[in-house]
Amino acid sequence: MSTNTDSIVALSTPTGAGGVAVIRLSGTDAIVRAAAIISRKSPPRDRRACVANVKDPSTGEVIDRCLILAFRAPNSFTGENVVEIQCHGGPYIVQRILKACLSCGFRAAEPGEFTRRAVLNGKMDLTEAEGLRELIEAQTEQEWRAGKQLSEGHLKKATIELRKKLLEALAYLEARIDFPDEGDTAGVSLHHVTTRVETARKALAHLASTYASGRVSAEGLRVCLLGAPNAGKSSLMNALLGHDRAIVSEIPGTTRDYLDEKCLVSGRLIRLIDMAGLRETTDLVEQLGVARAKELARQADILLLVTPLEDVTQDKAAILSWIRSESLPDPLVIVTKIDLKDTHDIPQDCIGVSNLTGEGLDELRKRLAAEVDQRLGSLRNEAAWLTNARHLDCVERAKGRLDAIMERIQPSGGDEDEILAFELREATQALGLLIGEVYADDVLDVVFSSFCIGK
Ligand SMILES: Nc1nc2c(ncn2[C@@H]2O[C@H](COP(=O)(O)OP(=O)(O)OP(=O)(O)O)[C@@H](O)[C@H]2O)c(=O)[nH]1
Ligand SMILES: [Mg+2]
Repeated sequence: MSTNTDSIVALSTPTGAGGVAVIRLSGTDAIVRAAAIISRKSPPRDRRACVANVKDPSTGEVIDRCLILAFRAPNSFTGENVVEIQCHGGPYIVQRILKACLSCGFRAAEPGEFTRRAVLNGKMDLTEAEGLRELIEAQTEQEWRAGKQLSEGHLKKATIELRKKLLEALAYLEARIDFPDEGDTAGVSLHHVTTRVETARKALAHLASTYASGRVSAEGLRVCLLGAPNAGKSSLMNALLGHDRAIVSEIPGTTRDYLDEKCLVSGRLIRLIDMAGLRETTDLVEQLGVARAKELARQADILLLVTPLEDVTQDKAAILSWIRSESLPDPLVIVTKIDLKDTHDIPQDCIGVSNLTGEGLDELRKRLAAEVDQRLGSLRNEAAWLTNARHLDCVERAKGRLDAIMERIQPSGGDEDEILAFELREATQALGLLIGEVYADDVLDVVFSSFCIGK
């Protein structure tokens, strides 16, 4: 398959000065067009580095002496003809070469356009492309592992396998529909359908269950700081971050909008979310802040119930009752301001901290690191796991269709083959969307818009 598209160009290395910069060109005519700026008698050989001057086509002036690499379709990253120019990594040089490329028919690439072409040309599926983005953006081992498993194609393999099962089931159903009078298909096929659907349904349910930990691996553990106003939530956030990110004051109701910051604790990635303190208030803006805080708490991986030592009993009771009314998991109770009182008063199962002296923070870090490790540990034996909401959505949609099939099949004895076939088609469609085998332009637009230019 070829997209037969126009030729695109972009800087693939970060902007700014560096030893080397790589400018990537891709498209059916990329090698021919690039010849206008590369001083060489013959086109560069396939996959062989060669040194050549890159010149300004309008004046003939040499811009830089570069290393040139050509990859001919389909054996390239995009599956198209590709040229990579490695020039000296100066912003002026890069701009001059990019301008030269534009003047000989290249177009500036959009974010993720190289990878999008790779997907459209069958070089990788959509999940592998997303994995590649996660790999590039990874700043911690945790994120790198999540990106690696995706980009290595584990989710793709699992999805293709499941889709195959569903297509087999569909083939049986269609045979029943097309040849209703032939005893053979009428007698056996429904069993063939149900066993396949049931296996796929279980596998999808399991895959969906990996998201809770998979998301932690890709994005970090969502840690929400929940408490009454003035409890020391923002101070705790600053203490864990190691810098003054949040405004702290002795006025209750200081934080209204939430803050969401990535933070490393003992090398593990967490996302600290500081929020408005919970209280009844007539202040409209604060009310919005409290509503937002509650919504965020519902989506937390772990809640830290933050309360000053002097208010533990009353705060804990009030906030715990809200947490229980929402059926949220029990929080980790953090008692702040222990520097103000005798620390022997700290109730059991609570972690006492002082945001002023830093006392107790190491214990909290240890607990948070253990929470991350527990979730990552649960992924260790998984062949594939889900790391993002798009994947979960596709898996849940497919599973929903299979649930519907099983509900219909059991009581009726299978006389609604047309409807079952429709549901099965929808399920395979959802899995096709997951790997990009079936694609909608708007899905691709969303996925690739989060890529950087040059990738
Ligand atoms: N002595 C002492 N004071 C603290 C500690 N933590 C916070 N404070 C003080 O308590 C007051 C409130 O702290 P914040 O961090 O703003 O409290 P908050 O929970 O974010 O409050 P809201 O944003 O209003 O919900 C400030 O004056 C802080 O300096 C602590 O561990 N020890
Ligand atoms: Mg605050």
